[in-house]
Amino acid sequence: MGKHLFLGDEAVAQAAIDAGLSGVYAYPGTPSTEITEYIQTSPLAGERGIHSRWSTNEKTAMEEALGMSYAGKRVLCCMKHVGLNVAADCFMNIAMSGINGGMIIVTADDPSMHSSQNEQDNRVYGNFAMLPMLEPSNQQEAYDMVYNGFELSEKLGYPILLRITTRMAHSRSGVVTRPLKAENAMHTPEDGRSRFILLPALARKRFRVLLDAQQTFVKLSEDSPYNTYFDAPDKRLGIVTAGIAFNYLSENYPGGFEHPVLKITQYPLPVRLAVKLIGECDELLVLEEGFPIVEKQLNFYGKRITIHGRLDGTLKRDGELTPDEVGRALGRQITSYYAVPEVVEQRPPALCQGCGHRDMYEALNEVVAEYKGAAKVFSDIGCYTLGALPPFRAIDSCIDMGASITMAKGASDAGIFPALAVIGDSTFTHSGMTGLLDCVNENSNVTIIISDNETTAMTGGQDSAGTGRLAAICAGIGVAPAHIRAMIPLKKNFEEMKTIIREEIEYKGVSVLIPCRECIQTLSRKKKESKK
Ligand SMILES: Cc1ncc(C[n+]2csc(CCOP(=O)(O)OP(=O)(O)O)c2C)c(N)n1
Repeated sequence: MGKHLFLGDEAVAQAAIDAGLSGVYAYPGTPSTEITEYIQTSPLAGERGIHSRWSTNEKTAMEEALGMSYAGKRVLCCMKHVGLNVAADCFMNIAMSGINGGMIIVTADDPSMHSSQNEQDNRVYGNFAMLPMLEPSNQQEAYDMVYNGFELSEKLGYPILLRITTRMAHSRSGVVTRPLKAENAMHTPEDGRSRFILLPALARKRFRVLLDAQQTFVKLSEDSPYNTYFDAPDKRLGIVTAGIAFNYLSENYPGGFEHPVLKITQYPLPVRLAVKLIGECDELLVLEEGFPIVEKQLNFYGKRITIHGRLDGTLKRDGELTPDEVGRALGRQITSYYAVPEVVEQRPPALCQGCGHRDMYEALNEVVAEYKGAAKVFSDIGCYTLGALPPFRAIDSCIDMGASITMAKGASDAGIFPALAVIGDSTFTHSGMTGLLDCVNENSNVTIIISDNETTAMTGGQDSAGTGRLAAICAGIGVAPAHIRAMIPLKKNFEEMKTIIREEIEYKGVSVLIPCRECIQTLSRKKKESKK
């Protein structure tokens, strides 16, 4: 117990440890990564032997977490928002099976796409799966929600979806921690086979159980200490906040609220409280980070009054919410405190000097130029996506993790030649391997470059699941060993690299090239650590 200055991510991690966590399962992704990293380096987690090794992707992470929950243990599963797309198959079905040991699934959403390929609000997934959700308004609440959330999950028999967003994950605040709990003893579910075997006859029953549970979830939301109604005299306007928006509203009212406020941080919608606010006020303003989810629901319950928010343009439809934007929605004159001073020159991100991806792209670009615009390079998500920018301008696509190999295959099926894919080592094991099997099964005419820097560099240098085994994995999937070509991406090997790329483009079948050189960031970190 004590008082700490925690990032939102750290508050989540420490709360889970304190609540008797037995394992965290996750795949890195901003802004969720620090949760798992905190547990990996926590001496207490180490002493307790809490599982914290990275999983290969978010789906494997969630299924592994479910297995630990099945054994009766408390488990955390973390990912960035798009990670839940990968894990969605498991997520939707846990809503049918339920859990055994308490399970909290953390989705860290990234509105404004600071480090993401899209903007999505994963409260949609919570509603879709009809599961209870928590969305803290500050770091202390993040801690408390996780600390108590395992018990709630066990009581309900369902996982809890905890939604945080970038500012919550990556800003610090004082957090009071609570007493350390013992881990759960192992106990498998007595009714396991009727819940965890989702054959249609059993799944139908489980779906009814889920539907029947909705009333309980709503009642819990209505009685939750996290959902609070603050009364105030001026009822011409009522304000609804979701998650961190409550903090932003409070910043605009240092002396206390002028209008009644309904603070929502537990879902489903606390209908009784919402109806009370609608009944008392002339108009509503809805403040939420992400999609107009609560706003749409309130439109259903509050047909007779005007509701302002993201749908009527009072707040912009995209991007993060900020205290300033909330102020503007309240009709305040705001002069932004956050303008970037003119002396700061805006620079696009770039690959590090000395990075192996640079040498790979330089060689690739020269060979690709020989095909006079016919070659297409389908790429993927990682540091090497920066090959899209000058000076390289080397890639033609970046859609989702794994889509390089599969898009190259489809393009090759359509007749594009040469069809190339560039993918990183971690992305390859995350979701490139199955696409490679599709290529092998049809002997597609594709040339795949796995640009291997032996780490997951983009998210800060976490372990990569296939390090040292990529060639063996490709051979195991069925790529002909003669067409798995290793290279070391260095200037001195430039001509040799170009020759290999040319030869493998001209080979009519599946080739995998593996330029491998350690990420210079992890290398210099290791060097520094060895000097200590
Ligand atoms: C579904 C999903 N999960 C996680 C991420 C976050 N993320 C972006 S790239 C990446 C992996 C990058 O590693 P690697 O493929 O080895 O390339 P590197 O950055 O090392 O060059 C991760 C984890 C994401 N964008 N999408």
